[in-house]
Amino acid sequence: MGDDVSIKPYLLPAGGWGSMKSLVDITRREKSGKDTFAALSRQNKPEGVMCVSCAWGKPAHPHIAEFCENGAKATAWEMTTLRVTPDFFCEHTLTELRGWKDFDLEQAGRLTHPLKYDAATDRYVAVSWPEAFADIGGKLQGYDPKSVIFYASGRASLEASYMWALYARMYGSQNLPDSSNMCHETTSVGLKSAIGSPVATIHLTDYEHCDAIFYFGQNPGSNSPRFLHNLEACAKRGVEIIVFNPLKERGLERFLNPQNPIKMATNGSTQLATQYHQVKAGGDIAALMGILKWVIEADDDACVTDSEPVLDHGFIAEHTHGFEALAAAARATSIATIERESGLPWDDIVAAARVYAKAKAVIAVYGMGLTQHVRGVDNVHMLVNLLLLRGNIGKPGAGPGPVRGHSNVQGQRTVGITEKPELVPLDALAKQFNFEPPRALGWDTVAACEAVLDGRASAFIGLGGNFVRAIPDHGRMEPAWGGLDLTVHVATKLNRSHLVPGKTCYLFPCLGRIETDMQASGPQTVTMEDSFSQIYGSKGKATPASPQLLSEPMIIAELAKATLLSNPKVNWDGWSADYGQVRDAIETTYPELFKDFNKRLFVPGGFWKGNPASHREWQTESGRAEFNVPGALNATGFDDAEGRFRLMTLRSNDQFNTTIYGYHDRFRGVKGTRDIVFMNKDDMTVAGIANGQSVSLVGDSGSNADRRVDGLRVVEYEIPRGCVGAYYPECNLLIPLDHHAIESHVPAAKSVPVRIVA
Ligand SMILES: Nc1nc2c(c(=O)[nH]1)N[C@H]1C(S)=C(S)[C@@H](COP(=O)(O)OP(=O)(O)OC[C@H]3O[C@@H](n4cnc5c(=O)[nH]c(N)nc54)[C@H](O)[C@@H]3O)O[C@H]1N2
Ligand SMILES: Nc1nc2c(c(=O)[nH]1)N[C@H]1C(S)=C(S)[C@@H](COP(=O)(O)OP(=O)(O)OC[C@H]3O[C@@H](n4cnc5c(=O)[nH]c(N)nc54)[C@H](O)[C@@H]3O)O[C@H]1N2
Ligand SMILES: [Mo]
Repeated sequence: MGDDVSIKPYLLPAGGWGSMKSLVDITRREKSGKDTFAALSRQNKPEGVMCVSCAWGKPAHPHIAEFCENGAKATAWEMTTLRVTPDFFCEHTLTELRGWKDFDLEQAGRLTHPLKYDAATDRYVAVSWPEAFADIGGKLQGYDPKSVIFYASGRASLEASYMWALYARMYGSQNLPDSSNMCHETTSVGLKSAIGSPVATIHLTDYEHCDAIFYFGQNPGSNSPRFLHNLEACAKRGVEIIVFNPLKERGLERFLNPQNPIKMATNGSTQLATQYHQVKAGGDIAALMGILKWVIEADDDACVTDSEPVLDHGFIAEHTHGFEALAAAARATSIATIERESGLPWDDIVAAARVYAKAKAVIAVYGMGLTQHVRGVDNVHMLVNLLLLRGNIGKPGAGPGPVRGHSNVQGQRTVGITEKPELVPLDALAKQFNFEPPRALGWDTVAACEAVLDGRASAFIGLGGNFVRAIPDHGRMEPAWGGLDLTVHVATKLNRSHLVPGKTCYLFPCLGRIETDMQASGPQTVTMEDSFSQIYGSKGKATPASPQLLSEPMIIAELAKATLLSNPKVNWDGWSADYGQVRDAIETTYPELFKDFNKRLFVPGGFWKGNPASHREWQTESGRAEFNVPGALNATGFDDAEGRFRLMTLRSNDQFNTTIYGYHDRFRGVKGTRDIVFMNKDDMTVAGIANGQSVSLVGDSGSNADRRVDGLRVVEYEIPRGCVGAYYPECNLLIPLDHHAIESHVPAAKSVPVRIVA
């Protein structure tokens, strides 16, 4: 852990001197090379390199430094000068390494050589690439393709992702779970069923035209810091920013722009949120129902008194379906029920509703605080319901704005990474490549885990990520992993997933996006899609961490060649030598989305994929935007009970998913530890627990009673009663695999039933 533990409230705004200081610390901590500052200066700019951290938009007119503190961390992390060579494994067995923390594993440095697990010595040993590919190809030929899992984490480029999905399907598997299955799949399902488009309908520039932002369950200060610039500009224009979050996140309260010298000198931060509502975890459906109730009843009154209507009746009549049922549900819900289920006083809900009723253009922003719940899809539907009431979709400055996570997670779906056959143009692929793709539903993340548990899965191949650590239920999942016949990981750094080998196990090191990708036709460009459906090229220019590294497209091409019968329609060698040819293939499969793909790589601000709902074309079953009545007001999927808490598993400011950069959560005032649990003062009093006391969190539902995490230090915190917060991934073992969003199967990581044991 290194640092001393200290916990005290953080009084400074997000950004500011804290983030500048952090930048210097980061390069020192990561021991990153001298190229790091050169890479940062090119970050998120046309012809530059697109940040490997979040999926926030890259403006057409970037700042001089178009990167944030956490983007810099991600860059420095990838550019570390430390190396994990085969010698590292002479010194450390996997058994020993399983005792290491996530932080220490990744801190060891970049992987340099292809490795194979040697069970006799319990170590990874170097292997040659050709030998490894041949062995894997041969093994795959012996399995039922429907028993093989092809996981992808949302960082891989459009080119690699397209090749990955095609490889899996040509082999005969539709088991293509990806990180989105743990993340915004709830959005893909919820927005699709409500408005016919599975992604944000807004552009980055819509933030210049909105007059209110309704902001739910997303933490920009840590997870999408460049968004703070847009929020700051909104705040200065007088835009109302209405936040719903159980925690007071500093990034939503105040921002000090580190790129503004005058403000830095005077410490003059900008206040962001105009209202801050600390809703209970899982209380958003109820809060939104409250707003809907007030707005609809205000409109009922206006109708009686013949004054100006509050709802956009023209829009509702022309564009929507299901209004009456929703309005009836809202009118029938009592104020007392809304207060109880949301944890918010009615006056607060009315204050928010008044802003909504007056605003001309509203953006609804959200993240994991809405998607990672049993009723996550209801959360998304409620947000859409709110927008539809006043025609806030498909006009400037208005619409849903989910903030995506991984830098290309949205793009992976666009080019075919999905277990759902209906989301892929299978006929087009069949024709283009002359093969018969699988047509049945494949495994998503939860289904893949179930298959590993009950022995139906024979192999797991992971294109990036840290699957075994990112999923729930570690106590059951980790031991099950050894039952797989084959595991293969493509990665840049060592992580926990690599330490639970199948009977045969390979670990392949690959180039990172920041590095020069030199192939037979010259240096390559890769592409990605951001949260606003803008697509950009990215050119790495840093020196690769090791001469042995292969690019992801090259690794996929070699695996495909070793696994599949040769097919004259797919020139894997041509593709890995020249990614432009992959983009041509993508354009053939998706002619409308990717027209002139190769010519548009460096359009400033990217080129837009298009979105039917953004011009009010609703590709739903009814052909209209759907109002949806939620199945319940409590999104948690479980009942409250004496002594039961709703656990939110959170990211700190010093991590990227399972990558732990350090032990500081600056904005929340935690320094030197991740073993904490945030708890409300009154709950502590009732339970007789003192600040700083060590406690255990124990699962508290039928199926998770034997799951526990010990040694957590209680931190008294401004958090609603009945809710506690702790860090992901350390607390993932408390989440039962079957505790997931009903329709999207996203693990319900933001409300896990637990008890606190002193
Ligand atoms: N630096 C950094 N950047 C990242 C990541 C990272 O780990 N580190 N991860 C990337 C990825 S893959 C993703 S998906 C995104 C994640 O970014 P976010 O969507 O911000 O995800 P979280 O940090 O998990 O938590 C979201 C917020 O939801 C709130 N919350 C929890 N439960 C509820 C609830 O019931 N209702 C409401 N209204 N709010 C709730 C929490 O208090 C927290 O502020 O960030 C991406 N960017
Ligand atoms: N309890 C709980 N669980 C969660 C969440 C939560 O909020 N709470 N969030 C969920 C979410 S939103 C997500 S997206 C998932 C994240 O799940 P994943 O995407 O699977 O995990 P990451 O931690 O992003 O993966 C980190 C690893 O990626 C590898 N890597 C980094 N760069 C590259 C690259 O360029 N190429 C390759 N091949 N590998 C690379 C490195 O080896 C690194 O160790 O976790 C989910 N799990
Ligand atoms: Mo994510």
